[in-house]
Amino acid sequence: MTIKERYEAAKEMYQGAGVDVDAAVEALQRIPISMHCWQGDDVNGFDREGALSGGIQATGNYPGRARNPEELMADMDKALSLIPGKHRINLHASYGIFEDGEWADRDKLEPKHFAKWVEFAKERGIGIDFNPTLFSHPKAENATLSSEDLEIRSFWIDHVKACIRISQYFAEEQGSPCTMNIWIPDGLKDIPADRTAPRARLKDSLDQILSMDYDKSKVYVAVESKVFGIGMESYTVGSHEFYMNYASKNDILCLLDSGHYHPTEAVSDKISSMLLFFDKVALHVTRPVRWDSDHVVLFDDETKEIAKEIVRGGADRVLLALDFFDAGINRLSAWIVGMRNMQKALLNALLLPDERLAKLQEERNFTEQMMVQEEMKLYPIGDVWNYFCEINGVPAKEDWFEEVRSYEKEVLVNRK
Ligand code: RNT
Ligand code: ZN
Repeated sequence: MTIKERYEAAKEMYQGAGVDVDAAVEALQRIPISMHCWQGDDVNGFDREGALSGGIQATGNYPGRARNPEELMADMDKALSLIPGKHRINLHASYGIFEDGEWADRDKLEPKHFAKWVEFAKERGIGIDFNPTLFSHPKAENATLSSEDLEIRSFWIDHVKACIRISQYFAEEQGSPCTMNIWIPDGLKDIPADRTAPRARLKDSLDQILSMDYDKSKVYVAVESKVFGIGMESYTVGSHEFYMNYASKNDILCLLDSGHYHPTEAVSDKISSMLLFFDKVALHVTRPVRWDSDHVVLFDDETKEIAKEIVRGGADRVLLALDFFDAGINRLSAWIVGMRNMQKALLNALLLPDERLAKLQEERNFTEQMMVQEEMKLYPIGDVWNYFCEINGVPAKEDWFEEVRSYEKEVLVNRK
């Protein structure tokens, strides 16, 4: 049987359960995922030497890490060519491209340092999202936007303002808004004596940043909270309550990272609440294993649950990005598996008889609701997925892997 024939058979089966498969495929086609550049080089960036800081870690030593813009772009290109649909790319400020020995510190970054990325994105007809980089820098050793040192604090305020200008430049060049997400590594290892002062300073820094003149319809500023980090086990300045309140009072967005909450708290359960009070919500989908370990996104229960909430809440209201960095496996494969899994989870959500299920819940018919939810799990989603890959001109099933294997042999192993 061909992929198309299998698709037709699957369609019939889904139809029996009241699901419109063609509509699901069309909907999936319209959901972009922002692919994070930092999986390609273990969050190194191009603006300085030195280790990754801020309490995040890329572990592993798989050969072939991208060492410069050319390599990173080539790797992203290769990965995107094996992921169905049109997506976006997500850059960090530390990925500026300097020419002819020129260099600018983070507070002095300008749109021109990202012109090469705009060229890259335009040629491929994709959008760019952005993130200020408030880690892996000598001025980020203690604290950034919450620092007690005024000079340090102004440096980072200037950095984020520079990033808003760069984000607006992206938005104008690509003709679609740019999501700009702020995450800071500020926090304390042990029990604080004063929890308020650093938060008051962070609040003031954000106020100063947002008082600048920028086009809110072009730059969606988001703030990302975190419950702890390595070396910040006892207290983070940018906690969930801090940012949720800040975002709602100042009309910016909250970003929920699925690795940033207590292990028994699920981001999938937060999305509906956020969407009742905010027009949009931003996400970093990742996979925490015991801690915020940023493992590759799998087609697992929580990813499926997050996808259901995206589909139910309206995918156009969710700014969807991934956030993981695995240096222990082929980095392109990490991207491709993660991106394709996010898409499979979305497809899984789109292939549910949602109205019927909601009605059963409304009627408190939990017996039938559970039965349908469980039976749907074995419907032939794979046949629909393979068809989606085929119509997008990318390899179905595991057929993409051969390309990654030869890319590794021809390109990656030569990077010493
Ligand atoms: C860190 C945050 C943040 C980073 C990236 C590199 O815990 O999740 O989003 O992972 O910005
Ligand atoms: Zn994140």
